[in-house]
Amino acid sequence: MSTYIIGDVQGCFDALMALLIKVKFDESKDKLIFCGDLVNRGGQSLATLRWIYANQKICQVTLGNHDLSLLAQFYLYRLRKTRNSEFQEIFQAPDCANLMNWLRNQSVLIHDKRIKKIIVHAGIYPLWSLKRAKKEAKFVESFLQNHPVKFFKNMYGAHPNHWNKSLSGTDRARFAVNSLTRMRFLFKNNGLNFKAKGEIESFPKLIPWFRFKPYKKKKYTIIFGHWSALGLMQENNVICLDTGKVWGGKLTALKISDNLEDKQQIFQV
Ligand SMILES: [Mn+2]
Repeated sequence: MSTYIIGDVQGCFDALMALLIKVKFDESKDKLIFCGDLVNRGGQSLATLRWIYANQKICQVTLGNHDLSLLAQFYLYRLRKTRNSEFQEIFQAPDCANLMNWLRNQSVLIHDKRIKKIIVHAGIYPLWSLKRAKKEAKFVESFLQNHPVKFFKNMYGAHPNHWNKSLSGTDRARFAVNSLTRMRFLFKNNGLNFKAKGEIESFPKLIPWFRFKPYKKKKYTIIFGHWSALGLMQENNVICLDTGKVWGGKLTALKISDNLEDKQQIFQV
């Protein structure tokens, strides 16, 4: 048995199917974990959601910012007027409510103890312990599952951009969503930066979250997507799998066999 961790699909359904053929995916034994951003821009978002939904017994999903944006538009009707034709196709599908209900119940952080990996869309705020990150992820997940309208009404915004354990309610959820699904760089003062995206070298005054000093000491490995400018990157204890298929790049799978002594393998289409 093997676990395949898949980078940002973003509606590139044909590529996902081609990747599964390439890795010789065996649905009777193997498992998939998605790093988030299943939907948007690739043109086949509905097909992607339907396939993962139909195969949910062998798939685990961490939600990305694009998935949350789709859900926000579904739960906050006023946002549905967008011209995003891929999202419109989903909203008009007969199985839409079912798909959205399923998507809303996915994780924002997966800790797979068997393969000893943490999977998250953007990253883990470097001043959080793993225990804290899991606690904040649980807080977000239960808020999203139980009060989706309130959750999405309050999800957007760049404040607070500093962590403080006395944060509560919507502020606490917003900080956690922003760090788990949107974060790339931090300011030197520990604050999240939301504007910078692209190559690390273009922002000498900012620090990528995984190079932040407290993070470097962590003992666990994090696998993430979201940052296509990094491409396939392994550094210290992080691996980025967003290789920008939707931007003309590749879709990537990281294979981890059940026998953890086997070498991890990368597959791309
Ligand atoms: Mn993303």
